[in-house]
Amino acid sequence: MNPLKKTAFITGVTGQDGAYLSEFLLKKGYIVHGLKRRSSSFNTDRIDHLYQDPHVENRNFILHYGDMTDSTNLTRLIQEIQPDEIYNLAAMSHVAVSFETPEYTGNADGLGTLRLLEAVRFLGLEKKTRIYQASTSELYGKVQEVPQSETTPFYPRSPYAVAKMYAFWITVNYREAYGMYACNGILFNHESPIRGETFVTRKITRATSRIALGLQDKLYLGNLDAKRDWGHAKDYVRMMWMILQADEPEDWVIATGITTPVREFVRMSFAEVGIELEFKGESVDEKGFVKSCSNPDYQVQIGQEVLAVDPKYFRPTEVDLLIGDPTKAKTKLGWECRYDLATLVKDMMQSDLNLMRKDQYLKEGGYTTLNYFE
Ligand code: NDP
Ligand code: GDR
Repeated sequence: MNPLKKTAFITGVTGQDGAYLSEFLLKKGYIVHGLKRRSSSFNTDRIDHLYQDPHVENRNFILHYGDMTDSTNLTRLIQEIQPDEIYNLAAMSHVAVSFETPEYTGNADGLGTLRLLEAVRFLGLEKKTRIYQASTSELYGKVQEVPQSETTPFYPRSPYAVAKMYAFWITVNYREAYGMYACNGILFNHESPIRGETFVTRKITRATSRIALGLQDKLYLGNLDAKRDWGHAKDYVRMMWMILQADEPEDWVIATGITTPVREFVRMSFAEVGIELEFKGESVDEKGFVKSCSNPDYQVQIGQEVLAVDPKYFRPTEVDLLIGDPTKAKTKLGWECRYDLATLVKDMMQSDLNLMRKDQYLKEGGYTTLNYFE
């Protein structure tokens, strides 16, 4: 352990935010320890570029096997690592999937947070270790007021959101009960080229790229009317770190303050490849057709149906409208977004077009390519 360097422990290091946060903290000179789950095949794609040979001494990026459902594992690791900062990003983070796996979601996302806090308390690290809890705009759920701020009441609408609500309050409780430096970042949706493939933005940018390259005919989505406040994950991980550098532990809303319907995200993605869409119908009957295409290399026909609604993607209870008010973070911490929605869409589309071109070469070479689009 190097006493001159700060040490961070990131749970969920293999996820979108874990990867960007690791990069960010390593650039700041931290020693980063990450918790990864054992899986039957490699699950470290997003952090492979940070990997360091475990046989080399003085590594500053170290991975440990573990799981948020295993208290002894978490306690042992925190004792070994003696972290200055813990970023609890691990979660079963898919809202729709949480309706399928509600008990597991409660265990990993809700009780998992308790296990971390309790380990820090049990080990007597309350005064040393600062804790960031990945809270979420899903806590607001059914609209009570807009824009949503730190004082807006919660009304969670999924097993995921209810589990995260437990995690939110247990973090506040440990702060108040034991004087721990523990904070909630109430982050609104944030996306990137390494966003999980089944979240709506990435599903759209991947499918748009595949349709333009002739690898897929159509994109099926659920509720096109849902509105989200979308930012770029790179902006949001910077904020996680800033939250733990503040003088006092508090809870913070991080958002852009602009909301956009899913349908508009679809339109913007297709526009990136020069395809103009026309939407016809309503709700389950709504469809998207190619109105024009300015790039003759792309393999679409005028009038082709490229978007349809499949009700299987509707959620038993939906969160219709999220729009955050980041005034507190902007005024007290000086946070600013560097990306807007247009640059986010561009970034994701450029990356997915490159990825899908590889699939195109494989297909042309007679090899099979991925055909799982959920
Ligand atoms: P991802 O789904 O990309 O990553 C989740 C991470 O948690 C992965 O590393 C995953 O491992 C790990 N994980 C899941 N279950 C367990 C478990 N039982 N034990 C240990 N690790 C586990 O999420 P994001 O990076 O997008 O989000 C990070 C956090 O922020 C999450 O807690 C999410 O709920 C929250 N959040 C995200 C927002 C967003 O818009 N992205 C907004 C607000 C909050 P594996 O790779 O093996 O699956
Ligand atoms: P969300 O993200 O539920 O907001 O949770 P997601 O991208 O899954 O959904 C956003 C909205 O799009 C609608 N939608 C679809 N969603 C998916 N996944 N697939 C579809 O085909 C589809 N069609 C329409 C959804 O109904 C929803 O309204 C994300 C996660 O990262 C959480 O972990 C995080 O806490 C919140 O953002 C803030």
